[in-house]
Amino acid sequence: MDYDAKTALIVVDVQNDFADAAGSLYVSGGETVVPVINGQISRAREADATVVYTQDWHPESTPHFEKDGGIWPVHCVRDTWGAQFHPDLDVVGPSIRKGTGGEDGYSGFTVRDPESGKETPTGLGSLLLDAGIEKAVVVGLALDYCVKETALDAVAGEFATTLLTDATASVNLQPGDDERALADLEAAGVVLVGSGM
Ligand code: VGL
Ligand code: ZN
Repeated sequence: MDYDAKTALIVVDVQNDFADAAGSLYVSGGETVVPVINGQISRAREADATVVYTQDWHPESTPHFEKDGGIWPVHCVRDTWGAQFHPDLDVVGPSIRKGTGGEDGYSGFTVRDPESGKETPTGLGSLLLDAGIEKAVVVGLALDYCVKETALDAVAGEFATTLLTDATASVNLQPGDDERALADLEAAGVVLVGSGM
């Protein structure tokens, strides 16, 4: 991956609940992507690229959780261990926190009101535009939810978007969700590459 000052590396939701085997929504292989992502962060910094993070940041009760009518176990409750970045992740830039008001939705660019369905921007898009970013590289967790939706919004927002396939891992609620996510991303114009490239 080639970085430059017009490129942003977007590190999606590398938080304990997804990346640590003790996390409540552990993504199998989640911890193995951390060193791969750190390698990308260091390359990005050397090239003066922007590095930005997202965090799932839920209240204790939200229609996103199974106990409140949604589909997910309780995870990434704001200000808890599960919502913190994985301790091995190099954090060198700002973080966009999403779902803070109980909103649903998976993309780092927008959140969705669970009642009205209305989408509102998180601030990630304007942060990238203000920094003069034209290209986005997306990594993190989980491929079939937040990584996928973030990369789809990035490409729809006219950023030339690359997904690093060995810097992500899937929840796979249904077998094959990972393959379907990759196919959807490719169909939308996201370029899929291994991080060695
Ligand atoms: C995510 C499920 C629920 C993610 C967030 O970060 O991919 N997945 N909330
Ligand atoms: Zn969530």
